[in-house]
Amino acid sequence: MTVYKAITNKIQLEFMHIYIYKTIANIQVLLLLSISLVVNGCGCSKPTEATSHTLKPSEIVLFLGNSNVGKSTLCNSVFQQAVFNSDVSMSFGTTLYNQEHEYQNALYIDTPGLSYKQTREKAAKEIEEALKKNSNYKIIFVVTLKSGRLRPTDIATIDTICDVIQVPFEYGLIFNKVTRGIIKAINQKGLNYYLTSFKKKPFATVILKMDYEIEDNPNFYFKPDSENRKNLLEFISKLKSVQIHESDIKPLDITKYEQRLYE
Ligand SMILES: Nc1nc2c(ncn2[C@@H]2O[C@H](COP(=O)(O)OP(=O)(O)O)[C@@H](O)[C@H]2O)c(=O)[nH]1
Ligand SMILES: [Mg+2]
Repeated sequence: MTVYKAITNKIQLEFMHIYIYKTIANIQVLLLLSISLVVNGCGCSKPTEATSHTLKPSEIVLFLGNSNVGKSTLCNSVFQQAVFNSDVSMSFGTTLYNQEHEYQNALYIDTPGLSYKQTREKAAKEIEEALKKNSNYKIIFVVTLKSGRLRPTDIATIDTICDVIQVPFEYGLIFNKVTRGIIKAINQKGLNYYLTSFKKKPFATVILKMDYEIEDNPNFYFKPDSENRKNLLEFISKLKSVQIHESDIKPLDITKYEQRLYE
């Protein structure tokens, strides 16, 4: 009888051991699972989202040009979101600093303009910094026409910034906020008259119409299916990018900018 009891006790003990081992193993599995969920995300978000944040944007789309030509509005039109500040109310233009936003694996940078004397030095530093990110760049200048003419400040800005880049490169030029009458004149005479004004001619150009619905409203941008947005997206996608290393950028000389205004 005692032998029988001893045997059943041993069997019970074995079972308890197995049970304890199994419980510990289960806890270990649960712990490992929860650690991997914390590290990798719970799987409820799209896997592409998790990876896209860890990847470096493959290129930079750099918007350059003087204040109020519509750079921030153009970027917001691409994003379909008022990401960059766009406002006419401040005396020296809205942005004294670069604004950056990642969109579809490209980093969009909106830079300050050089036209205001009081903030020119600071703007020059920001532009230099934007060009020194060791990346592939799509370089886009934006200008507006005043009574159908290019403004000397816009020509000086483009020439001065082009001087800074010491590698062969190409840039795109956007004629923005162009009114119907001027578009008609351009269609008759062509753009060459404007393009010969620059020391270095643009590789590609696009004319975007004045959008009267925007009307100085800082949070407005082109409608998703508008002709302007379609032309803008096509222009950006077709533009050639150039690899720029920080050592390819020489300091931006603002005295040269000033001299150019009086040339
Ligand atoms: N009517 C109209 N206003 C525009 C258009 N594009 C920009 N603006 C306005 O022009 C002003 C300057 O634009 P912004 O994008 O801030 O220029 P930035 O200084 O070059 O970044 C803002 O008040 C915009 O609302 C346009 O196509 N039509
Ligand atoms: Mg701006």
